[in-house]
Amino acid sequence: MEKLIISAAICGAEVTKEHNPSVPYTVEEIVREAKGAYENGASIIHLHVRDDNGAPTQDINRFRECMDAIKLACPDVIIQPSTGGAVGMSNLERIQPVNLSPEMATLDCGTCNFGGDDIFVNTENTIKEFGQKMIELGVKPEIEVFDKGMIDMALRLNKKGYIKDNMHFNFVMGVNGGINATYRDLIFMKESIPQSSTFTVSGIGKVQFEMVALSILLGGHARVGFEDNVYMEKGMPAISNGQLVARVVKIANSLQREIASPKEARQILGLGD
Ligand code: KMH
Ligand code: ZN
Repeated sequence: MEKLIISAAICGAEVTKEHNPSVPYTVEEIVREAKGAYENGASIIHLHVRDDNGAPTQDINRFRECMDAIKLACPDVIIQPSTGGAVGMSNLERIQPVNLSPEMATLDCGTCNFGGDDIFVNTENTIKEFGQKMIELGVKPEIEVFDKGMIDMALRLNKKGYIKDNMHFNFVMGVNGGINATYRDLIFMKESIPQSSTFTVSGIGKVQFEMVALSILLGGHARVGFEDNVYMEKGMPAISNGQLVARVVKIANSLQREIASPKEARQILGLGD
């Protein structure tokens, strides 16, 4: 089996210091969390940024500042900015970090409910526009799918040339409005993507480590981090993203799956091809 790529979603847009005081807002806090995740085995940092008060922003200057600072602290890590941003942001706001030509960025492939009255909107035209821009700038999309129909959308847009071959998916499982996080659902998702694709899994909330373990067994990759879950276990908040990553490494070791370095992750994902 290929080595395990660990992504750390260190910040997110929804979670706050009220949920866990270690959620990073400032550039220094973002670097601290990225460095801890990297040193514990993460090769990808999935990045959202905030203003100093914690409000999510897609401001290109804030992304530049954070990405430069992360690169100084973790020179070879893969930085994957979000183009999802936060619910309610415009396309113009969301696409900004792609203009920095990162190696990767997320490409959310459908609209879904997002708890309460929130709807995370990604129309077909938005996906086409973002996909096209990523092709133009040589940015590899991580295709975010919150439900099976979003895989089908990505496959259609791949056929039409808006997403390149050798697609890399992130199955986001357990969002209130998306697919559940069960073994059956994960196997269904895995069996719905082309064999040439790679996938990672983000289990939301308390299912995070179960989904990591199953993904490792199925040959997939793993994402953890405060964006998806702030606890080590019930009632025990994680002290850092690094602690969550360290737990993935422990699970992988016990299942005899080796951890990919950033260089190996680039080879597996075909970055720079
Ligand atoms: N914050 C969510 C509304 C992504 O990063 O591309 C969207 C999200 C997905 O987090
Ligand atoms: Zn995200």
